[in-house]
Amino acid sequence: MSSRKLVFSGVQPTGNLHLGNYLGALKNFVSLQKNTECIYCVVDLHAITIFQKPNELQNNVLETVASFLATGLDPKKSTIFNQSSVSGHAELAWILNCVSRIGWLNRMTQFKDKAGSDKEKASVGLYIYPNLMAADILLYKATHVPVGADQKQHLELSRDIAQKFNNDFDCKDFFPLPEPLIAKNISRVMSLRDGTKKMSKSEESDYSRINLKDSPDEISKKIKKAKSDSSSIPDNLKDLEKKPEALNLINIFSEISKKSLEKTLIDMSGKEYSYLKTKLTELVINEITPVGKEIKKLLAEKAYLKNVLKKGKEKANIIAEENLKNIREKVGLI
Ligand code: AQP
Repeated sequence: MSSRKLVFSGVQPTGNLHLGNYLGALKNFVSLQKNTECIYCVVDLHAITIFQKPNELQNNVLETVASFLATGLDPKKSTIFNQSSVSGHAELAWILNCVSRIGWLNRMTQFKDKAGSDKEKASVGLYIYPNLMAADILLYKATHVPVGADQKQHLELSRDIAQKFNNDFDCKDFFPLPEPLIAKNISRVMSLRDGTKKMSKSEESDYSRINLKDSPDEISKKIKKAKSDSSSIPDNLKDLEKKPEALNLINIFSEISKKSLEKTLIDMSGKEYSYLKTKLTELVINEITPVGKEIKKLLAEKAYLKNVLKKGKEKANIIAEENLKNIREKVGLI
């Protein structure tokens, strides 16, 4: 097997990126680009599995690119483009739809969450979304995929699909089995209103998340209003785990301050949550507001953002076309 390492990941252009996207995915993207070939994609075809207003979608694609760049992605080091501009994603997705099994898709918990109680009304695209995600990764024969913990199940499916393709078409090791790279300390940032749900762009209440573009004032208000606990901060993880919202705040604090959860608990135990909130507000403002300012600045340079996408598309398409040629051959398509 080759030891070549190639990183691929995608972010949906479905609105404001938030602290969960930032700590769970984007920061990891940036550190990986230092030593590894990386491809980062704005996955607009995934976004339309739930209806998006066309003009909002266009703006959100550019805003996602601006967020990539503002976080530190460098288009000279990483390939940055939008999914629909490389048609190989859709073509391979169709081939993989024929490899993937209905039973496998039926186990995907994200479909159950996103489709809600009325599954009959969900789009077919939402149901087969994990097959498109497998195509995104396998189109480049990517070996590593930095994602938040919420995407772990989809990545396992991508591995199953790659394995089945390799078996069905008798081409051992043709597709590498992609490995997830999940942030070690904080793989899932939770909602500020409900510690059992992940922080999400599509959650109705803006108070549930900290957006990268939030002002210091907004950040401060959101953290002040965040659910915590009326008793003081415990000295052990077992007690903290009984209060998911409090655990979430302490997790975010530990991650940004680069301290272990244990060390944070030693420093904070016995103090009130209002104390933690004051310290957390300072940390989050220092970490996030420079990113937000840069996003706003870049959004005024739309031509530049479009040019980043165009150059990225050209680079991505070369790899995609070369791999697709071999894939078509394996499947027997002329
Ligand atoms: N709360 C989170 N904690 C840690 N990581 C997260 N990610 C998303 N939310 C969290 C990771 O960010 C990357 C991009 O995610 P996405 O925007 O493509 O899709 P998503 O996971 O569906 O994110 P949202 O915010 O919940 O969007 P909507 O509401 O539109 O569905 C992924 O690596 C993801 O794991």
